[in-house]
Amino acid sequence: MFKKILIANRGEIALRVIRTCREMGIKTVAVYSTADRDSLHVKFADEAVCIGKPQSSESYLNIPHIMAAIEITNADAVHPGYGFLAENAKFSQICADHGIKFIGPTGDMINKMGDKITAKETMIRAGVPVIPGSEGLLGSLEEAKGIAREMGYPVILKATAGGGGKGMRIVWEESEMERAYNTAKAEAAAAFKNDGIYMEKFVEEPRHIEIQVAGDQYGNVCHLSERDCSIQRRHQKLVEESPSPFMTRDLREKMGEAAKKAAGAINYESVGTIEFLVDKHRNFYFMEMNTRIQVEHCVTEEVINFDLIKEQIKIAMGEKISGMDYEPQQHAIECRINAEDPYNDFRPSPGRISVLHQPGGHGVRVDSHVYAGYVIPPYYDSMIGKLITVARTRSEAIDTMYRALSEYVIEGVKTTIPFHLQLMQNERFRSGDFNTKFLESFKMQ
Ligand code: MV4
Repeated sequence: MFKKILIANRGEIALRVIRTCREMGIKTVAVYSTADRDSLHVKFADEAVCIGKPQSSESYLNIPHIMAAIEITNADAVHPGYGFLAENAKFSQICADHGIKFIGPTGDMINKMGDKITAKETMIRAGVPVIPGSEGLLGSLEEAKGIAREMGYPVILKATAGGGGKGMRIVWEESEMERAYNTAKAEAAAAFKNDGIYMEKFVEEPRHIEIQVAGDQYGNVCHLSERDCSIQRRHQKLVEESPSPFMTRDLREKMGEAAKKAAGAINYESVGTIEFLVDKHRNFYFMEMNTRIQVEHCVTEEVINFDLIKEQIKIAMGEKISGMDYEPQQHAIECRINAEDPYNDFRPSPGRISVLHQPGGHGVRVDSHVYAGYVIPPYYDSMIGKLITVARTRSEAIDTMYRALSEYVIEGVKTTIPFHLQLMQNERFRSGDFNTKFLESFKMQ
C-alpha cells in the first residue's frame, strides 16, 4: 500500500490524480515550477515542492529535481500523468533503481514500444495486424523506391523514433521520393537524434480508433473498449468519444483481442492504449502503443463506470485485475477546451481568465484546473480543461454537449468553445460520418 504519491505533473491531470489519491486515503505531493505557484494542484495536494524555473527542462522534465523532491518528502511512488516524463524509460528505470514505484510500465516496456520498428516487429510476432511496408529500417533511397514500386503508391515514410505524427512524409509518386526520403531522414535526425526511417502503404482517409487496455504484474490483460479520436487537427486531438460510431460488436471483439495480444506480447503492466488505423472496409492495423494514461481516458471512465487512475494505482501496488473485458454501457464525448483562437488557425491565447462559469447538470463532467483570475502560462500546453458529457445515446450526448458548451463562460482568453459549438451542429459529425481528414475541410462560420 502506498502512503504517499508524488505527482510529477501539473494542470488538470495533477488534480485528477490528487482526487483519486484522496479517495484512496493516500497522501499526495505536488511539484511545481515558479510559473505554477498559484496553481490548484499546489493548493489541493498535502505537500508541495518547487522544482525550478518555468521552462519544462528546468522543472517538470528535470529528473534530478524531481528525485530530490521525492527524497525530501519521503514519497514511495510517483505518478507521471501524461506528457513530460510519462513515457521516459530512463525516469521509470531510475525510480525503480531507487526503490520508488513508478506508476506505469517499466523502462524496458516503454523502450519496446517507443521504437516503432521494434514495436511493429513485436506485433507481427504476436499476430497483431500491421500496415504492410518495409521490413525494418530503409537502407537507401534505391531500396525505398524498390519497395514502393512493388507495393504501389501512395506510401508514407515514418521515423522509427517518432510517433504522434512527428516526422512523417506522404509520397504520392516516385518523382517525389528522393526529396521525401532526404527530408524525412534529416527531420528525424534533428528531432530525435536518430535518423532511422521506415515505409508503409499509406492508408487513405482512415479512422483513428484506440483500445484502452490494462495489464497487471501477473500477466493478466483486459480491454476496456474503444475511443474514436478521428477528430484531430495537425495531430492534436480535439474531440474523443466512446463507443466509436463506426464500431460493431464483431469489430470490437476482434480489435479487443488484438489489443490484448499487443499488450500481452510485452507483459504490459499498468493501463495503456493500443492505437489502430481503421480503413473504410473495417480492416484495422496496429499503429502505436501509448504506455501512459491519456488525456481522453475520461470518456472510457464514463461509459464503463470505472476510475482508471484508481485501477492504475492498484495495479502498481501489486493488485490483480479481474481479467474481464468491458463494453460501453452509455455514450460519452469529450471536447478539449483549449486557450486557442479557432477563428485564427487555433493560435495559442495564453493570459488571465477574467470571468469563469463552468457548466454542470445531468450528464456533465468538467475536468479542469482553472479558476477566475487564473493565468494560463505560455510555457506549457494550452488546455484549459476537458468537458465530458454522457448519455444513453450518441445523439443525446451531443445534445447535452451543445447545452453544456452554451453554458460555459470564459473571458480574457480565446477558447475552442466556438469550434465545438459548430461541430456539435455539423451534419456529418452528427451522422458519425467522419475520418481523420474531416477537420481539413471544416470551416468556422
Ligand atoms: C498513417 C496514416 C496513413 N497510413 N500510416 C499519424 C500519427 C501517427 N501515429 C501515424 N499517423 C498516420 N499514420 C499509414 N500507413 C495516417 C496517419 C495520420 C493520422 C492518424 C491518426 C489520426 C490522425 C492522422 C492524421 C494524419 C495522418
